[in-house]
Amino acid sequence: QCDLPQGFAHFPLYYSPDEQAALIEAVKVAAIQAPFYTPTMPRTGAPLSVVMSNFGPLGWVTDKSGGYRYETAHPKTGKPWPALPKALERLWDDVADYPARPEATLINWYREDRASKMGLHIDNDENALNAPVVSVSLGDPAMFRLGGRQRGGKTHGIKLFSGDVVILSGESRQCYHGVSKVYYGESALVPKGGRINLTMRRVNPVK
Ligand code: MD3
Ligand code: FE
Repeated sequence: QCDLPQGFAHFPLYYSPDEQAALIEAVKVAAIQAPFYTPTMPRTGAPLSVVMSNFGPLGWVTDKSGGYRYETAHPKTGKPWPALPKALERLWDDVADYPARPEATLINWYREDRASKMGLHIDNDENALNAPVVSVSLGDPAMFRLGGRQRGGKTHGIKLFSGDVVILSGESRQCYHGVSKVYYGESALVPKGGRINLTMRRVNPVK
């Protein structure tokens, strides 16, 4: 495909089915300590359709009064987020080409019963915009849309399957993106169904 922004890389089926199952198990264990919760939009308090949790020292959260931000504790339990699983540390070390580990790994669960999607947006809450974002897709396939730096331009559609890894660095890191459709019911990997996306992020610049 031509014309994709510089810095976008897609590794289809990076993970084997066994490795995907192990990652889902790690998410299940994490969700005991840090249950999926419904994030809400700043000011309006409108719920997002995805439910979220995080791994690592920092977690991305949003609510009506506090807005988009990174926090060291779960918004409902007040407990720290669970540690990033070793397998995901390894993935970052293998693909990120960045001299420090990610601080935050956002777990987005697209639930069939909520018909979860994600509108076009830019990730702007990190202070280390020269670090890549590394994403892992698990469960049902999804149509990922990647546009440009301006809202309203044309977007590319890339279908992401369970086990795929996507890396956003360079220009692509600052592009509009979202999830326009999830092909619910195609995979049995996620308990209760749907799609889980993990995005590893560096929040603070190194030194
Ligand atoms: C492109 N998640 O959590 S992952 C998000 O599938 C998010 O859950 C989507 O957008 C999902 O913010 C897409 C791929 C991704 C992640 C971060 C990006 C693409 C990105 C940051 C900048 C540009
Ligand atoms: Fe995003």
